[in-house]
Amino acid sequence: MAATAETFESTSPADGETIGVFPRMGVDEVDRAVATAKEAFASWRLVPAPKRGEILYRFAHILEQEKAALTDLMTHEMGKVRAEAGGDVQEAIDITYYMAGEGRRLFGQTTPSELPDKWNMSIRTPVGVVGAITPWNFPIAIPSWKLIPALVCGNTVVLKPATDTPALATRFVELLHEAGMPDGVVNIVHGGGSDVGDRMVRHPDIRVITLTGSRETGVKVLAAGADTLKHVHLELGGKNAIIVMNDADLDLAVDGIVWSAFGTSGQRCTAASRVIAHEKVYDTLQTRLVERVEKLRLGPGWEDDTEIGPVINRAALEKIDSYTKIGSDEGARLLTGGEIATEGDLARGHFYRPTIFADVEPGMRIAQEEIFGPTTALIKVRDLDEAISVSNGIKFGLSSSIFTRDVNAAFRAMRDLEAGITYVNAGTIGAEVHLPFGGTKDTGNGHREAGQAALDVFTEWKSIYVDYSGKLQRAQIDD
Ligand code: UN1
Repeated sequence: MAATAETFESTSPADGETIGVFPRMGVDEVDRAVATAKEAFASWRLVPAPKRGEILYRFAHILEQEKAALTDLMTHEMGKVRAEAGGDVQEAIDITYYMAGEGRRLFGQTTPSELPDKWNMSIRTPVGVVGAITPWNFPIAIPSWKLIPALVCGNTVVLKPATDTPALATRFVELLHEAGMPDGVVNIVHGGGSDVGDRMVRHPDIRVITLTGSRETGVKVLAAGADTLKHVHLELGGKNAIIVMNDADLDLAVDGIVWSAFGTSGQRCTAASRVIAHEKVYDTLQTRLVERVEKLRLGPGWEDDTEIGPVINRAALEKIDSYTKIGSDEGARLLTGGEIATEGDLARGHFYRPTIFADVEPGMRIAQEEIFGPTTALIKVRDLDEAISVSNGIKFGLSSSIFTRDVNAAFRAMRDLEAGITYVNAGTIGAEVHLPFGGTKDTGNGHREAGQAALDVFTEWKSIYVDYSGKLQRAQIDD
């Protein structure tokens, strides 16, 4: 329990219901958790990787059995709609199966030596204690992207989940223990970034910090981690665009835009918060989007006919609403939405109407800054070159997309869009777990999670030379 004996409540963004009460921890609890993780590392790193993988296979299986319950809890605690909450849990199942298999791979390299009777190879070794700081928007998937590869590689973990979704994170850790994770290997601490998070980032015994959060937090974490030369893996913001060319399948493009801009109420790093449309399809696209979006049903995520859930909390709602004012003040034209939804039971939660701005100039704040809500900005362009340059004209570089039937345009976009992810004829969301996930420019600092790339975050390379000649052989000198 927290030495401070303070607590905080987790409440549902849909109706204010209390989900649970959690200890608000402090520096002492972080220090204890790190000490426990450090002690557990001594034995966990020596558990054969295939055996670590077996525990993870069991965890994946448990997640499958618990999928319905976790999905339901997520609709209440985080607010996303049932289908998407199920997808969040499924993403955790997928990465766990994928990474459990790494227990029998974790490939290194063997290479010839330049000297006779000498053996050269490289192996991956665990780094030590990993500090994972996770957001609320993918409350099961993102902890799993971080913890599961860290664990299969032989690291131990201290997890600080977002204070908006502590119940889901607590359940996640309980289930890892149910799967047979030894005591001390996975530890959870609850609390805010300025005390608990800050202590983790500065703690000398945490070797890796992996953070998914805002650009602002990322910069602070990187600076604070510098003194102890931490490995800092950052997954930060996005201002992702969908390009719609004049030859696009417009039905498909509309589906892709609605899904990518308003799914999860726009609260994905990968959300499409800009739509860059060729002038020949711009007007039609406007009309068709407004028609579709005005039919979307807002409500609690657990009700089957809900299409748009709430946003996470009051502060988020106010931030999103402030961007509507910013957009209007900048001279963009509000096509639909732009207000807090308060009719009936919606007044009990944090609901924002799906919002579309037209006549947006690429340099406007609503086209540059991450809003993290159900707001998207339509920008008109003349050709592919302009579309690509507008898409690239932001500080972030996470996801990108183009709808076109022209294979040449598609390949140029694949080459020239400055982003970690590019979709062709699909929206900006929906990354799968076996490819690298992450972005260029201010979206991160060069790392990727998921896929094989995640292993580079959670391991150190060791190069090993075995000389079996029985004599001194000097590299670069002797033949
Ligand atoms: C995020 O928003 O931080 O590609 C993650 C997607 C999801 C993951 C999003 N699979 O949209």
